Amino acid sequence: MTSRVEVIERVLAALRREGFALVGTAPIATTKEDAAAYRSFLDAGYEGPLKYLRRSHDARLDPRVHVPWARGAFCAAVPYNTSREVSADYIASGKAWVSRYAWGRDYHKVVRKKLKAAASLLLEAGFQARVCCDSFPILERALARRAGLGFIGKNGLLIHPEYGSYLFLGEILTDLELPPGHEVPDGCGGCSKCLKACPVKAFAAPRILDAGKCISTWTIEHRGPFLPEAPPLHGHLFGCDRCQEVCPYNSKAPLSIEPDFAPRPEWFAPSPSALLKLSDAELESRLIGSPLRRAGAEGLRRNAARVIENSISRGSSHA
Ligand code: B12
Ligand code: SF4
Ligand code: SF4
Repeated sequence: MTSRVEVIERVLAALRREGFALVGTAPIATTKEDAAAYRSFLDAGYEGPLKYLRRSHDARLDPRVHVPWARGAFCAAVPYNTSREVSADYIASGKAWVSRYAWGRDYHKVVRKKLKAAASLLLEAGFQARVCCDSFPILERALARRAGLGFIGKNGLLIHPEYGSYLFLGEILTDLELPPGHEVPDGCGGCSKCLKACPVKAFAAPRILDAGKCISTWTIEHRGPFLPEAPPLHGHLFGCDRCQEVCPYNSKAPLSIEPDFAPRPEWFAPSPSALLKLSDAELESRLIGSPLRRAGAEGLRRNAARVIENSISRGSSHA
């Protein structure tokens, strides 16, 4: 019979084989600190138009609302950055910027597939397993921090001292009781580059993002025409990388070796005006298997038009 410790080691080894640079375990229970951070985020209304963050409050704090048997989580992080080029250089030359997390194949599919390969070992050993990446209502960064995968930077992201913050997070929830990892100490110190770099001043304070102001919220998540409170896009077509590009932890972090995350040429610094000229069929075909599909053809055209409009009002030009 396989012991509990052996099962844990096998799952962690399988996750590493699948390409997760960082792996660990954590008990499922949320800490008081995380619960308080989430509560004060909502109390201040910083979820902005992302009302699901309010509706799913109870489940995010306790994953057992949806998965009653969950006791522990295997946490994993895979690097996704494939280039050291930065958005400002391309935006200055009239291009629009697609956040690097969306350059390649949809990470939900890639990460889930990798997690499932490791989760099968738990199922074979007679344990329950459920894989999650992004869309399941849990506090992934808080869980990853408790698993020892990194610290929460002033930009709100989970940062590993060697691997930086360009990391996708994923989890396998299980009925195995699992221990927490070793805490990674806060590494921001006196730095505040990310807070200063945000073009729309979306940080209410270090680690506290007002999602209603963030360019990512409006370009990725918002449906329909922009509302009056939407920020100018500063050249960002889909998502935004500014608060990570300036982070010293990302300047030397190893680049991703995952072929699925390599940029599709059409989404690396595209021309917003050329995008507006594409037919529905052309645009739809470029969205197959891409994270940009979330905004859809309509959302991307809306974003491209606003990038151009904002640049005209700032006196610059967009190609
Ligand atoms: C909603 C959401 C967004 C929203 C709102 C972001 C936000 N700050 O809440 C928007 C659309 C703005 C967004 C943007 C981005 N997102 Co997002 N997003 C999410 C999602 C789905 C939920 C986040 C959530 O619950 N927010 C509510 C707040 C209150 O929770 P939280 O930010 O996780 O913070 C908790 C802990 O970090 C902790 N905490 C915070 N500070 C501190 C400090 C201390 C000392 C302690 C102890 C605890 C603590 O308390 C909080 C509550 O428990 C997660 C996936 C998931 N299920 O978790 C991805 C996720 C956070 N996003 C991710 C990414 C990649 C991005 C972008 C980089 C994408 C882009 N390039 O445009 C940007 C980054 C913006 C930024 N600076 O955060 C990754 C982050 C990976 C990482 N390394 O951290 C995630 C984890 C998805 C994934 N599976 O990989 N996102
Ligand atoms: S993603 Fe962009 S807009 Fe959002 S907080 Fe970071 S720098 Fe600001
Ligand atoms: S830019 Fe500086 S303050 Fe911001 S997350 Fe990185 S190290 Fe921390």
